[in-house]
Amino acid sequence: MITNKHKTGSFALKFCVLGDGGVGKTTLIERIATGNFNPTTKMTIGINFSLIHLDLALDSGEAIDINLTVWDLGGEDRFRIILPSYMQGADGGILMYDVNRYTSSMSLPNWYKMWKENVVPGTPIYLIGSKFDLIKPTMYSMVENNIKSLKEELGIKIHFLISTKDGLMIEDLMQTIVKDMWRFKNRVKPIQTPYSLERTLRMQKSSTDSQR
Ligand SMILES: Nc1nc2c(ncn2[C@@H]2O[C@H](COP(=O)(O)OP(=O)(O)OP(=O)(O)O)[C@@H](O)[C@H]2O)c(=O)[nH]1
Ligand SMILES: [Mg+2]
Repeated sequence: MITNKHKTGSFALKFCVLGDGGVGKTTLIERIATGNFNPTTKMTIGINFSLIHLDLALDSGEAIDINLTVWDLGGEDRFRIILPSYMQGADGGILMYDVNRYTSSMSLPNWYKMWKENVVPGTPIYLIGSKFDLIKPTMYSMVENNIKSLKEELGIKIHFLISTKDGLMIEDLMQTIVKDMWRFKNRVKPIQTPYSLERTLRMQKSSTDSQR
């Protein structure tokens, strides 16, 4: 993914993916690991674990190897009891919901509560709205309003709208959050990335244009 610059070190980060069943957690992780969209993932039974290697380009121009251990936490209710122990020691996580399924965003306060009870205070967490490919332009303002309230209610600053199917914003997402997690772990000032629907739409347009 990123560049082939001279590497100045390697770093391990533990990353957790949280959210209701069916929002697309496993599919996203598979996309990051393989670059492919798998439309036939099965429900995650309990937890799944994968190791993903990434190159991270730092602002200084250096590049470092990141060994990301990704914990995919099954979203079905029956697995909730076992999940807290897998969050412990995390360097960062995402709270994922499906932008087409309002109830999946209503569960985020509960997911966030579980997260805060099990990680070091201030551990980076990001909001991800998934399956943007299924959203029609007439729904954009509803999506925007929901994002605004979620950010306010949860107090989480970084939000991405993605489509794992189309590969939309996945590279941006990983670059931003891995760098932010690295900064948190190394006590470097965190980044401020305001959410922007315009950016997602711009990326969507440029990828559509390049396919023409
Ligand atoms: N259209 C569309 N479908 C998607 C996208 N991402 C995932 N899906 C579909 O959503 C369904 C559920 O995806 P999973 O990744 O298995 O969901 P999960 O969050 O891991 O669910 P649990 O394992 O039960 O917690 C699958 O049929 C995926 O193909 C996307 O970006 N767009
Ligand atoms: Mg899954």
